[in-house]
Amino acid sequence: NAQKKYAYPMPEYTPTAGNLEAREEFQDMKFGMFIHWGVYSILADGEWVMLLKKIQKDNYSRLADFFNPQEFNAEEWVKIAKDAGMKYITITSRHHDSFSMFDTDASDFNIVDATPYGKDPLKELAEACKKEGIKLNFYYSLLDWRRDDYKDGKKGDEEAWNKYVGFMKAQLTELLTNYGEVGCIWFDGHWDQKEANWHYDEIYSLIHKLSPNTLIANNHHIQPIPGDDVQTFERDLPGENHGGFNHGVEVSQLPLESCATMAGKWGYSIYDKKFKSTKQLIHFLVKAAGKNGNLLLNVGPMPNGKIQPEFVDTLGEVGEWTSKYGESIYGTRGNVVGSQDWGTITKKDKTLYVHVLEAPSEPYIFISEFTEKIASATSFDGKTKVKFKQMKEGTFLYPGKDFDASIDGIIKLKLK
Ligand code: FHN
Repeated sequence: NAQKKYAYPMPEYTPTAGNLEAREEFQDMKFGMFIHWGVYSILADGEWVMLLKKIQKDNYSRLADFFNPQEFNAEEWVKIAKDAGMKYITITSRHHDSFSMFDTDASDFNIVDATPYGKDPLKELAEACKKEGIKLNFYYSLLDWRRDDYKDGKKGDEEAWNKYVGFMKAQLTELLTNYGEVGCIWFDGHWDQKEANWHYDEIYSLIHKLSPNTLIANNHHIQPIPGDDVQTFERDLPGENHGGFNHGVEVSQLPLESCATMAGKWGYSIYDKKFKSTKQLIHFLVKAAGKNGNLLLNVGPMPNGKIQPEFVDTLGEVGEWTSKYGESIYGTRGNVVGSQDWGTITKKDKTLYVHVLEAPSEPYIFISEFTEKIASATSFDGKTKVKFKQMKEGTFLYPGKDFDASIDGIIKLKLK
């Protein structure tokens, strides 16, 4: 009994047929753009700057007075995402600093009412996404650093807590009714109060009722709870825990999504210089697909509304790769074989894509424990035959001496 494990009521949830279909579609998309954008971007030191630099609430409010992203152009963002091969966008509608990046009646601390900009960028983004066939998802913080009802509720004031939950429900209703179809609500911040009653029974049920096909992801860093539609892995591949966020978390049967940054922080930072290379990002995408997961890759736009040039350039290069080799990623599923030293495998129907991510030191690649009968093996373009040998311990592939695995050497296998 799922309810028994939890101290608080959890949603009673049976996904609709439409929701199950949306999960498949989500898995087919494989690659999305995460966007962390808010008033914090003005200080150019990441999205945690308010807390880390101990900025007083009133002082922080003043950032809104001059948040005026005149160069924001939703269509440009969508184009950058689309050209990179990304199929969906997940944007922060409200982060931990409580600033709402959308038109909301539930709080004055929002981009329309509190800034000289005075417009709703999420509205523009929703329109641009719809036009270009990109799915739009909203990140929504459970945790709030500014609101008294959150703070008092955290200390045990039940009335305050109920007020806070009511506030979240009002905002979620706005997000799900004013922006057209929403692919996913992506919660974050549960980990701030692991034992709290977040009223998921009410919040999740509200979402599933208002929009049954909208998926719920909750970056809670624990095993999925009843009502989740997607399992997230922050800064890690599914099932891994190098970043320390996914301690003890096991891979579930839900659609999986890894999220990662292109440098260090999620929000724009002028100090972030450790840019991940195009190759590293492609490898992350391919490895995630091999583990049956999506990659949600983050950009933190600048306060003027532009995505920083370093990211745009790298995403352009990633896009060159996805436009050539996307067939080996989109619509595929993973977990064909366990971990292999050389790379991973993705699968679509009777076709397997063997992704060789490390140039082999031997003239062959050995796929351990893979014994399904192969009908043919070729290069990715199908033009060159690849020799193979199958035995009970696994399969040998001999890609030949011109095989290029400098980024991802792909061998295509057709199964019998
Ligand atoms: O604290 C946040 C952080 O700012 C960022 O939004 C990431 C994205 O996965 N999630 C939280 C840390 O778990």
